[in-house]
Parts: sequence; structure tokens; C-alpha cells
Amino acid sequence: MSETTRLPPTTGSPRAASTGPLAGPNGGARTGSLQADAALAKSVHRTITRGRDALLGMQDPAGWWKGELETNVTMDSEDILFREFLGIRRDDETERSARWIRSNQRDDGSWATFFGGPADLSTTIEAYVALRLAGDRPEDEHMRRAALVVRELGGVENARVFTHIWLALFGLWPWDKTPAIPAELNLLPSWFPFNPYDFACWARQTIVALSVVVSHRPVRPMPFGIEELFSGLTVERPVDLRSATGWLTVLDGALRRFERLPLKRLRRPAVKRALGWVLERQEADGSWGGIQPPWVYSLLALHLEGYAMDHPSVVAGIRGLDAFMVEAGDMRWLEACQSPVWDTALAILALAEAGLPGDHPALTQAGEWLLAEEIGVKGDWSVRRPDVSPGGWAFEFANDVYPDIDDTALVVMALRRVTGLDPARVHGAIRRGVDWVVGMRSRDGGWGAFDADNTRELCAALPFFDFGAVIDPPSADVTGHVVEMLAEAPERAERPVLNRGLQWLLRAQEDDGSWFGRWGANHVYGTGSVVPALVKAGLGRESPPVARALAWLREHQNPDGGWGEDLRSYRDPAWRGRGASTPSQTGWALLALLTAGDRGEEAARGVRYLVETQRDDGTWDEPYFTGIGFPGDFYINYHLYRMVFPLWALGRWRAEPA
Ligand code: R04
Repeated sequence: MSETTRLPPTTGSPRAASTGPLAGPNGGARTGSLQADAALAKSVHRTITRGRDALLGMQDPAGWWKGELETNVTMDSEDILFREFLGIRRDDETERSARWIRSNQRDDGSWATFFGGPADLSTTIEAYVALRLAGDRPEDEHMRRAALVVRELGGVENARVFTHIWLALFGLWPWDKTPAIPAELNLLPSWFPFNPYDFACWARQTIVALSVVVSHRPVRPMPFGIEELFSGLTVERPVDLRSATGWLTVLDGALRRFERLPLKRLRRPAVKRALGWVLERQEADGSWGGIQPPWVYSLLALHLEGYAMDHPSVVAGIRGLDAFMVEAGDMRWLEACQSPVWDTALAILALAEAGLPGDHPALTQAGEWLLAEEIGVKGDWSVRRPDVSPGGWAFEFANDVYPDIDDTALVVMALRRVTGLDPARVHGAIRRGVDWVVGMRSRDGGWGAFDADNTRELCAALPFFDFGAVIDPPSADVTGHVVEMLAEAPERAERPVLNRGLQWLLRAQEDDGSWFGRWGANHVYGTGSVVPALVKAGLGRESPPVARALAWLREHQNPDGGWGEDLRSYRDPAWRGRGASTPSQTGWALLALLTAGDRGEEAARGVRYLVETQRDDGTWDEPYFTGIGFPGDFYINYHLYRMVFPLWALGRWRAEPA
């Protein structure tokens, strides 16, 4: 039997669930009356049809889907500063970005990093400085309020390191008060602690480029000062020599003194090595890793090393950034990253579950596009896994150096549902994808997002890293997707890998029965990713891990029938599983319940929530951010999530009549 026919695309119902004890208290009667059941079935049908048509209407003629990837105004503030630094800032573009920044200001004068979020010090400082460049005056009401919040939150003195670096580039902060990033790190072999491959790929690309930038300690003039943003409060953190952070802070002090010494014989070769490393990693769209931070820091590095504005790498880099700009009305804003592969895989999975035949032209085209996106070359991942053959997918249009395991797992599952293409081609791509993912497992049996065994926790103790995740260890959500992918069509050779992944997931279950969400918010996402994997791997609804997870989900349903989990859950456990209902999070919870065959009153109420909140045009609203860049620090609103997850969940509900 071929991979593509092993799992019927539109039913997708795991044997474990359909043979489970469905006649139990949750299994049979859903709503208590046959008429109500029939009425609900009818409205689910209508909701699916409208949602399906809306999603089909969003497909690009080239076959892919791409929802906007919304983050926060640091993207736009840094874009204005970046163009100022390079001397390419245009007044008309600045004003369009500034309008966007102003339109996002909160009533208290601050900026947040996500919808409904609290004032964020660093984001507010960056926005303030960018608006000053756009011509806004310190005495303007909105600027006075912004400066006041900045001082109240601790002032420039307490901003994150990245903000200090942006300010230092313009003489608004002393380079001496930024942590050292010695370019000599780039000379360390890949077995030595703190070599670049110890860091997660997104941090690696950022540090290598920044090590070039800070080696220049450049200062460009700024036509204004920012005295009004200082609080006068510097917190000298006591150095605790019993902790790794303490030791590394002492080391950082020593390195900073080293920065001032003239005897840096290794510095030039180290910077040259770093620049070569950067140049080798520019992608076809001009980006680095398809994400804003390494992209702009790499361009700054090239510029400072003397690459002219008409150098092909610089031209491609800036042209690519321009293409990540969303232009709408009299505003523009920058996407931090683009998600076409991820969104296309999700759209296929949702549409197939919603009853679209596997050979529907939309799926055929999408499948064809995905086949062309397979990455056939080795990337940074091969440093840790030199013997593994290429065969993965990245998240973006162009990111050959960094395919990721999460995307590859979902693309493999999506391709299995596409039946209108040459089966041999599809099967070959699936085979290479599965092999790559299997090869990328970490020693502990789980999967990180981009690398294997990227687990050196000491990296996070470096003073440089006061923002974001620094390593890429296995997570429950990615491991859940991989185990689900392996369990759908397990070959004999993959059974042991599958079983170890399963064991990893069982060990990672929280005491309350849920799983942590690394790339989606939060325990609803983790649990929504893991439960389908456990069930497809053969655990029944009554097995303790699944039963506890389902109970946790049922207990955290909102009175309106939906599920929601506030981003504050990443800092405060009291928010775990709690928050305003959203379509995507409701979809995740329902997918877990329904895949496990739990079609009780809670599931029916969740389904009704989705039916009732759909708009007339077949879409859903989702102002809340339910995607994660870095827990606690960086959040994403994936605009296609509001479409794909409700549709997928409703499709699964309908696929299996009571
Ligand atoms: C939804 C999960 C899919 N999967 C692949 C993840 C792809 C996106 O990953 C990233 C997106 C990012 N953005 N910005 C950053 C970033 C990192 C990612 C970022 C990078 C460095 C710094 C600040 C932000 F890994 Br510093 C949009 C798992």
C-alpha cells in the first residue's frame, strides 16, 4: 500500500478512536435530542461550506496560502532606524510606517508586544525614537505620555540588550554598556562550549552578524537626544558567583575590558570569518533565515565591512525586506517572517478534513507547490547530523539553510492527503521527509524545531541574552506533530523511533494532564498537538495519559463554549488554560477531543461556539495572538490560524457521525 492511500484523507479517524468505547457517557448522545443533533449537523455543514469557500478564495494562483504574520511595532521602529543608519531612509516611507506605529499606541502612551498586552518598555523606547525621526516632537501629547511610561518602567537604563544596541548605533547609549559579543566566538570549533552551533539557529544568525557590527562600535549622528527617556535608575545586579550567570557576568566584564585593548590579533580574522559565514547564508529572497533580526543585522554587518549600497548582496537584502512590507491605505508595516509553507500544509490538512476530495484542483496545485519547496541541500543542521540526507521543508518561501522539523512533519501529513499527483513523486518526497525527521531526533527521543541536540542551557546564562529563547531543545508540540506523522503510516524501521517519541511525550506531560506549548499559546496548543499523536499511536481514550489530558481540556472550556489561553500564562501559572475564547485555540482543543473520540456535551458546545462566531463571509475574527516566537518575549498572530483550525475541527466533527 502506498503512503498516499494508507490514510483516507477525509475521514482521518484513527482506529483507536473509532473502536473505542463510544457508547460511554461522552460517546453517544451529544446534545440530548435527535432534533437538536440534526439542527447542529446542518449548521455545521453550512459553516464548513462557507469556511471552505473562504479559505479556497485565499489561495494564491501559484498554489500556496500565506496569512499575514503579525508581530509588534519593534519591526517598524527598527526598520526606520535601519534605513537611517544606512542613509536610505525616505520621508514618505517613514511617514507610512510612523502612521502604523502611532495607530498601535495604547491609551497610556506605551506600546505592547501583543493585542491586549501590557506596556512594554523596550518596544515603547524604540517606537519613541523612530517617531522622533519621523518628525514627532517631544512636547507632542502622545510623545509626552510615551516618555512618561518609559521613565515609570525604568527608563532606557533598563531596556533589553537589542534596544541598547539600536541606541548605541546612534550615540544614544554607550557601547561600553552593552554586553560583549566577541567575534572570536566564530573561531571556536563546533565541539567547544559557546561555539555558534550551541545556539539555536535564530540566535546563531543574530549573534554572528552582530559580532561583526559591534566590532566596529559604529556611531552615526542623530539630530536629537533622548534625555527624557532616562529614569536615573540603574540597577546594579549583585553578581552571585554560585550561579552560572554570575560567572558569565564576570567573564563579560573581562571581555569588555579586552574590547578596549589594542592587542586583538585574532579580531580581524574572526570578523572576516564571521562575514564569510554570513555571506554564505543569504537566501534566494535576499533574507537571512527569512526572519527580520538576522536579516537587518547581516545587512548592517556587510555595510560596516565596506559593502557598498549597490553590492548585489546588499541590493538583494534590501529589496527582499521591501517585499516583506505590507502596504495598506496610508500605512505600511513589516512582517517579521512569512509563513507560506506552514500555512499551505495547514490549509491542505484543514480542507481535506473538511471533505475536499484529495484530487481537488486546489489540493493538487498546493501539493505541486509543496513538492517544489522541498529542500535538497544540506544546511546548518548537518553540523550535528552529518550523515543525515537532506529532505525537509522550511517555514518560508526561501530558507534553504534552515528547514525545520515542525514544517516537515506537517507537510508530510498534508502530502499524504493529496491524491491528484503522480504517486511515485509524492511518495519519494514523503520518504525523504520522514527520513530527514527521523535523522533529526535528539538523543532524548524528542524533536526540537530546527536542530538536533541543541540543548546547552548555559547559553541562556550569557548576559547578552535577556530576550528570547537561545536554544532549541525538544518540545512537546513539535514532538507531538512528529509522532502523529510517524504514527499515520509507520514503517517497521521507524517503530522504535516512534516509541521513543511516545515515551518522550509521556514524560513531558504536566501534573495537571496538559502539555506545554512552545510554538503556540500555550497548554491548549501543546495538548492539542500531543493528544492526536498519542491516539494515532494507539493509546485509547481511556488510557490514563489521554484521559487526563481530555479532562484538563474539558475543565478549561469557557462558558461560551470556546477555549482560550492568555499569553500571561507564560509568566503566571494562574493563567494556564485560561483566557478569552479564540477560534484557533477552540480548534486545537476540539481536535484533541474529537481525535480521541470524545464527542460529548463539551465538544458539541465547542462546535457550536465555532458555528456561532463565524462571520457571514465565512471567516472568523481573531485579534488575539495565539502563535509564539519566544515564550514570554515574542508573540505572533498568524492570520490564517483563525481559518484553518476551526475548519479542521469542524471537519473532524462531521467526518465521524455519532
Ligand atoms: C509555528 C511553528 C513552526 N515552526 C517553525 C517556526 C518558524 C518561525 O520561527 C521563528 C520566527 C521568528 N520571528 N522572529 C524571530 C523568529 C524566530 C523563529 C526572531 C528571531 C531572533 C530574534 C528575534 C525574533 F524561530 Br533575536 C518572526 C516551529
